[in-house]
Amino acid sequence: TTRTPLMAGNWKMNLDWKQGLALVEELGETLKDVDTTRVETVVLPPFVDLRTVQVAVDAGRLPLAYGAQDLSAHESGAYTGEVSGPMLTALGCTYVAVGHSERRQYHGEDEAVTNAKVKAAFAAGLTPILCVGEPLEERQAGTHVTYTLAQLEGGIEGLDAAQAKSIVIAYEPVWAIGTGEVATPDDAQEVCAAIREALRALHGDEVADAVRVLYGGSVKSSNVVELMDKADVDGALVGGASLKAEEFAKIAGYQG
Ligand code: G2H
Repeated sequence: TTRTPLMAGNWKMNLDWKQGLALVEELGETLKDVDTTRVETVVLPPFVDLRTVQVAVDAGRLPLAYGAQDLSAHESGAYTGEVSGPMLTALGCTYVAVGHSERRQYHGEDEAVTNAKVKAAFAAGLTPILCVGEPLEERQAGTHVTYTLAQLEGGIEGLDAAQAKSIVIAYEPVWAIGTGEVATPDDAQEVCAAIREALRALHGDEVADAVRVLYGGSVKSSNVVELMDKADVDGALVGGASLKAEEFAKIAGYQG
C-alpha cells in the first residue's frame, strides 16, 4: 500500500491535566526512538489536555499530530458545554474523531448529527476520523457489513471528492471495544475492504485508494502487527493501550 499508516490514541475520558502532562512527557521520551513520519502518530486527548499537548508539540518535545474526540456541529454561539471546530483548529488540532460508538450509544448521536459534525470538522480545516461499526446483535445476525456501510454512507453524505479523499474511517466493532475481545484480522479485513469498496462505488478509485481505514477495538502492541498485515487495514484507533506511553510507542513503531 502507498497509504501512510496512521495510529491514533483515543484517551477517552481519562487523565486530568496533571496526569495528561505526565503522559505527554513520557510519550515524548518513548517516541524519540520511533519514526513518526513512517507511521503517522496521533493522540486524541480530552479537551482539557489539548493545550498541554500543543505546548509540548510546539516546543519540539512531542513528535505527533493531535486532535479531539468530538466537536460541536455548530461554529460558535449559545451552545453551552460544547467545543467548536474553530476552537480546536486554534489549538493546533488537525484531527477530530466523529461518531465514536460511545457518542452514538450514550449521547444519542445519529447519522444526521454525525454527518453535520463531519461537515463542521471540514469547515474548520480539521480531518475527521469517522467511526463506524456494528453492535454484537448485528454481528450475530450476519448483518455487520450492511449496518456499518449504512453508517459510513450517512456519515459522508454530501462530501465533495477532496473531502472524501482526506477523511479517515475507523472501523470499530462495538463488541470489541474495551472488552479485550479483538476482532480477528480476517474480521477486520472483511469490513475494512467493504468500506473501501463502498468508497470506490461512491467516489471512484482515487478516493478509495487514498483513504486510510483504521481498525479499532482492543488493539495492543501484541496484536497490531497481524492486523496491519491485512491489505485494507491502514492503522488503528487505540483506546486503553494509548494510555501507556511505552505500549503506544510500540504500536506507533510496529514493524510489519
Ligand atoms: C475503541 C478503542 C479506541 P479500546 O473504542 O477508540 O478503544 O482500544 O480500549 O478498545
